[in-house]
Amino acid sequence: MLLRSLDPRNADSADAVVVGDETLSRSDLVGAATAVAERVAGAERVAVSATPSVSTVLAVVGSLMAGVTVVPVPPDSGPAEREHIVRDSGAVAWLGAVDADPCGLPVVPVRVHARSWHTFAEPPASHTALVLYTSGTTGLPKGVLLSRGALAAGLDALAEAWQWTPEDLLVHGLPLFHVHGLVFGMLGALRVGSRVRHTIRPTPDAYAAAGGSLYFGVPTVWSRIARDAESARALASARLLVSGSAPLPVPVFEQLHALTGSAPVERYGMSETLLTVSTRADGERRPGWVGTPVRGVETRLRGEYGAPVPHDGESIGGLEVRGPMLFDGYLGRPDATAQAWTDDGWFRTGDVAAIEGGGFHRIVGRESTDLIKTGGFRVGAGEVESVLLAHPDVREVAVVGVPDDDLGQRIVAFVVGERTSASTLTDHVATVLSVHKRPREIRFVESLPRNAMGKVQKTLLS
Ligand code: MLC
Ligand code: AMP
Repeated sequence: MLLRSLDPRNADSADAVVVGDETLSRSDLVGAATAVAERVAGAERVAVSATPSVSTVLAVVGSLMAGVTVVPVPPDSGPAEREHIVRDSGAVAWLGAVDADPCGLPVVPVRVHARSWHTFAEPPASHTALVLYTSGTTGLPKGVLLSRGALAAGLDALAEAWQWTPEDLLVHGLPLFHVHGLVFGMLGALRVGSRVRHTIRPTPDAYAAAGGSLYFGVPTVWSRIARDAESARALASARLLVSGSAPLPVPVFEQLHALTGSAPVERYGMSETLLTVSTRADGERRPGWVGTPVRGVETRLRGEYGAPVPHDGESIGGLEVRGPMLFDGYLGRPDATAQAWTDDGWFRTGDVAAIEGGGFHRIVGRESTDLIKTGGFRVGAGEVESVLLAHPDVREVAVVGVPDDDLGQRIVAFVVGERTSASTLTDHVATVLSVHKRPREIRFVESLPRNAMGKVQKTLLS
């Protein structure tokens, strides 16, 4: 069973899932999610408006119970991005909040007080559980196909690495439309059987007040907590503070260690691979390093022409991985899927890393400057550029990720064109894409630096 803790034979738990001020006992969750399952059973895929709410949890869990594939839709997505996700995924119904336009899909209400005790047969491990939309360097986001078997293997591997048990209380406030918040942070708790408390937003105050034993955050969250000594000290009683989705700056690691008395656990993952490398609860935690492969995962480094790179802790190469938690490909994109794998069956992460003899990994950066990580969100420079180029005042544009103390990288657009106001352009981006894909800054320039071939030299922009 994918969500093992929901087996009705298990003992109840009064506060199995808390989202903001809404609480579901385990039996409430099973009853209400089964009512959702009865409504969606037979559909192939459904879109779930992934607001931070118990409705989202019920919509996802109910659909998974019925063997229906879930397509989470970011609640802040602009109309064009939402339309793309709905059409590209072939979702046939919309579950959850309708404050965002359901793109013409029939709306299936999610009723927190509905109950059903029908039982559904467990779908096969090969069945697609989730289609998660994620950005590439160019073009619109692609749908990452994650099977039930991949989720089960991925969650079991991290439960083992972190000694995550039903005794834990997991706390986080991350979005429920990416693997970090949804898969690790919600489905993980429901598989392990620990309680989970979602704080709506991942603020230092909310984390401090939640009294968890296990906390998840992206580095932006941890750096905000590290700057708020009182909140950080309140986390001293937690068993593990886990950071991932982007590099955790060494000073933030050290401040958290000093303020909470425990060194954060760093781990490395991707929408396409789930979590593949992590520090272990009972292992060394080294600032700037993300640990060793989790159970079932193998990693290797390759140079530019596919030559092996030694695992000596110094040499860097393209990180390739394989393991049972990897995705099955990009929905309807056989070319992109084929390009993602090497001929001998390893997934190319697109990240550059070093691996030392003992197996510890250090993530050095991305191969392409066109994938930006801002506040832990992955944003393709190309998708933001296409939207800006469609604005009548923009003649040429280059979008880059500039180092930022709070966000890791901040999105900056260099624009050649009419000197319209910056907010006109950022608002325009938000009418098409997700709000978090807006550039933080627009810099109007006379021209963009180009090489002899006419290609923009982004490394000269910062
Ligand atoms: C944001 N704002 C802007 C803006 N961008 N205003 C003007 N121009 C822009 N370009 C607004 C916001 O709407 C918000 O307003 C305010 O500014 C503060 O924004 P912020 O600095 O972005 O803070 P916040 O909204 O609090 O977001 C920070 C964050 C968020 C850390 C909470 O980035 C976040 O949730 N990140 C998690 C991403 C994640 O889960 N990634 C996992 C991917 S999976 P207002 O009015 O709302 O306050 C993965 C795999 C793995 O990577 O390994 O896990
Ligand atoms: P996403 O597709 O949003 O799942 O983002 C995955 C990317 O996030 C990876 O390819 C890495 O570039 C980055 N990432 C995730 N975890 C870490 C980490 N611990 N350190 C550095 N980068 C990370």
